[in-house]
Amino acid sequence: MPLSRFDFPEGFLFGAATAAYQIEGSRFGGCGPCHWDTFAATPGNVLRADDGATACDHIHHWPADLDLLRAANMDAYRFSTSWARVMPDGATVNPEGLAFYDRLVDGMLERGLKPFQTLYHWELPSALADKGGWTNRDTCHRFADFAETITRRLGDRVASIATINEPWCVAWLSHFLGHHAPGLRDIRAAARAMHHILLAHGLAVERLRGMGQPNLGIVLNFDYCQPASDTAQDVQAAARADGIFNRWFIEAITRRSYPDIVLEGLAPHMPANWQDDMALIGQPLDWLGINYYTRHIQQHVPGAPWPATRDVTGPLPKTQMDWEIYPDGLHHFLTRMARDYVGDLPLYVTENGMANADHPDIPDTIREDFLFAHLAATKRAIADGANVRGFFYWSLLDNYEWAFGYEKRFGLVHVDFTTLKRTPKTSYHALARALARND
Ligand code: PNW
Repeated sequence: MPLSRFDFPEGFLFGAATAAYQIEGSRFGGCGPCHWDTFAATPGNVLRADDGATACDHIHHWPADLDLLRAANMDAYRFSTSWARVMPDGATVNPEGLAFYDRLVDGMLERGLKPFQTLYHWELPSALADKGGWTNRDTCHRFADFAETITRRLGDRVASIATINEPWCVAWLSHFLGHHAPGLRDIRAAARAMHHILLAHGLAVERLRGMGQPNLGIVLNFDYCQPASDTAQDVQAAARADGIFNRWFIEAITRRSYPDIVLEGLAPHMPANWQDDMALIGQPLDWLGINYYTRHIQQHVPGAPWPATRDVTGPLPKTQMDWEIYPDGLHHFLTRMARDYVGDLPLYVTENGMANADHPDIPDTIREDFLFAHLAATKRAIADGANVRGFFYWSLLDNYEWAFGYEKRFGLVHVDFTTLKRTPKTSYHALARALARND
């Protein structure tokens, strides 16, 4: 018997997640340019130089897309509100953008879906990117202004607000590894972004708390860091990777400190007086979101600059992203967060999913297996004491997969990017059956 909603505690929420730039279509509705538009336009950054100009054209298909969530018996929808759509130049409000999100949230409520909003899922307005983006402390203050503006409009109806989606991606992947906009490979820029993205979170939380807004959280991504061998070098390399990926952000938030194993490399590059920001960064939250996809095997690279580690291919079956399928990692992070950092604070799996080279006529049984294996890992984590309150599959739709353009398909629903036709996959139907209520 596959798992069903009745295998989870009363009130556990099931949903799917998306993000604005990946689905909406940024050329519509007075949306301003963001750093992903420029990054994608520079050859070599994104497969086929695809961008989010049209994406799934969700801005015109949203009622049907919300119907898909409802028809799958979901309880909640995790979506994001684009900064560049709400404030095209990073400061001036676009009334059409606010009106769109207003209708979208009402559409969720009409369908009985709880709106789980994310404020920043990577659409940094170009006007701010041009002034240094996340390497510039001022961006953090502008973000708090955006948080206030959008919350004045939607805050009475959303069930939950996450400040930042995946600070590791915003900071490390984008400024040190160079894979995401702005595509820097610069330790100094990375160190500043690693701190500023948390400061932006802290300033937004402070602002929204001041407005009396409840249910504030952040979404962190975690990646299981497995040493390539049991040599001391590889074990240390994996510990450094774990520090950067899995400890930096949660320790700042819950302990108001950064792990020494990461400061070893970043301290010389940090913004001045960063210590003075830690109290603001470490404000109490109402919940923590956990995004989990995979593990990576970490190997020490002799002679390389800090952090001197690289990923090597692992032995497990892989998804279309070449990411190993490793459900135990989800159990690991849910129980580790509860045990080491947040105790009984509500946890949500805010993203988990896999890419597959899907075709609308071919069953995606591999995704069904993936999904149910990760739901089982979540259930085990609950049995082991983690206070997990919900699970969001990434993603509802095939969409703009950042540097991979439209090639990697994560959706429960297939999207034909020529006709924009949506076709639910067999995984969608399997999840809908699992979530049926006996009424
Ligand atoms: C997350 N990595 O991104 C994002 O929240 C989504 O927007 C994205 O579509 C999804 O996961 C699938 O990729 C990540 O390189 C992108 O480790 C890259 C990494 C992790 C997460």
